[in-house]
Amino acid sequence: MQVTNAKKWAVFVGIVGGLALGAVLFLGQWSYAPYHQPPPPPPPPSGQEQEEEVPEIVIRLGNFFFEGPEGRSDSAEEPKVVVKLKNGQRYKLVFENVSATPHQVISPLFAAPEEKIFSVEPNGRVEIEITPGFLTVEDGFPLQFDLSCHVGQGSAFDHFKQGMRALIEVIP
Ligand SMILES: [Cu+2]
Repeated sequence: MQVTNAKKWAVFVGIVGGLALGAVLFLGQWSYAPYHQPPPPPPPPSGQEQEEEVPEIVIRLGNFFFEGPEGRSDSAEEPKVVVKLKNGQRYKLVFENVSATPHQVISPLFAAPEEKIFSVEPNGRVEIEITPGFLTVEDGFPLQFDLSCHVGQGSAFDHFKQGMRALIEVIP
């Protein structure tokens, strides 16, 4: 079968034309693409700025001790510092009872001069937020505050006497 020059020409034009059309569509798509991108998210409305993060500190209560980032305290006679707080810094203190008996949390730091007392049930947790602020500490002198549990006070099962006394130190 003989192929005429006209048919060859037609095939050639068809192929070249197809490639050219493809190139135009491709480049058009490419250059047009940026206009199809979603607009940037609007800035957050003023007044809804993210709140400053409050550092969280976990203090564990057990039979018969307090345990914080600075270590464990389990002696009424020789209590140890279990947590250090920076003066003027807001903190969230999380008290976790890791034992099977209820314990208390008492510290003059939380509501001096009236003691603030709250119970932490077995496997329970209580969160409080405080901002220690003492002029003495601001002047460079750390202050230490008792942290204790007095469940069974006066009885043979006195938690305090069994070791539930610790110290919180407020530092400059
Ligand atoms: Cu206790």
